[in-house]
Amino acid sequence: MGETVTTAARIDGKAFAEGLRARIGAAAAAFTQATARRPGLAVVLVGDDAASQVYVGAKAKACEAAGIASFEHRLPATTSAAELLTLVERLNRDPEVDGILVQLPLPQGLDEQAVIAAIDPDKDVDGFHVINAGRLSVGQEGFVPCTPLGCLMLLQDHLGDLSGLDAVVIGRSNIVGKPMAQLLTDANATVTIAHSRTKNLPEVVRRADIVVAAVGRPGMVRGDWIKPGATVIDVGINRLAPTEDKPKGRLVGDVHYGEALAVAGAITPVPGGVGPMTIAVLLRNTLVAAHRHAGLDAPEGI
Ligand code: NAP
Ligand code: L37
Repeated sequence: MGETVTTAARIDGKAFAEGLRARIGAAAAAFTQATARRPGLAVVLVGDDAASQVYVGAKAKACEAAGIASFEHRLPATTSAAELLTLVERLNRDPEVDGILVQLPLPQGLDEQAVIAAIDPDKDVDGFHVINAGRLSVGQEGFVPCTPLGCLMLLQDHLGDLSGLDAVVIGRSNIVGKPMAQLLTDANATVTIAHSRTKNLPEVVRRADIVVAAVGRPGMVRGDWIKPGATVIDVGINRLAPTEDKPKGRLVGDVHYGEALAVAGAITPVPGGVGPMTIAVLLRNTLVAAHRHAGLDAPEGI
């Protein structure tokens, strides 16, 4: 008796992403009116990574639904570095292409950094080029990686001003953890970056008002690691082994959702949390790229 069981609010990334995609659709229509061409995104997929096939298909479909032209390039795993670089250079020159996305991971033998370096930084809507990482780092306008920007949007929508809040980012990858920490710092949070060598990770996480988990380990963050009332953003996308009732395998995050639900103030589910935001922000970055290429001001409120 007397024990209070709180249940975290569910941060509905899918619904937020749908709203964002609708606003992008309206702005893309206005762009097409003004310029007599649609914004355009080239998506390059090399090889046959199963998850990448699904994401690339979803990205192309989301583009078309928002009035953004999508140019899909699916290349075999045997593609040479020279062939891939030739394609990227052609897309750099193509005036119908505002954004270029080369879906990672690339097959063994292809140098990801070399391919990213070949993309025109002003078409790098993934924000992976060192020029864009540098721009983010020094506070210049550029392109910010889609997943962390989507996480920031969810956090600001849920919490408002992040000033002075303690944030822990678990993971230090170039595509999620590092840019996430930069964005939170820019939003005046006090940021700790944790990784596989962090001592006493549960204790570090317990201090945080904001937890962003981007690790790639199913259910690693347990309920008793979380400060009561904290806001939890689960970036992890982990497919578990198939079972009889889930023949494709269940999709889970890096946070033990059931446990976290009883302690956190709010949490993003997997699926339906960060994943849909990644796609919506890609469309947003493409729309912004199109405006910059056309010499127009980027639309407000997107
Ligand atoms: P990554 O490049 O593999 O980085 C994982 C990070 O987690 C590394 O910094 C690693 O530390 C750290 N880590 C690993 N084991 C740990 C442990 N036991 N304790 C603490 N830290 C640990 O992965 P990523 O590309 O950032 O992706 C992370 C997760 O997010 C994956 O599940 C991925 O599928 C998912 N993801 C989702 C989206 C989306 O749209 N929702 C987009 C991208 C990625 P070290 O640096 O020390 O090795
Ligand atoms: N921009 N994103 C960019 N570039 C890359 O090179 N690899 C990569 C990348 N990652 C990426 O696209 N991740 C991603 C992850 C999950 C979703 C979308 C993109 C997503 O939509 N997830 C859904 C569930 C999808 C499913 O059922 O498999 C979700 O609700 O989480």
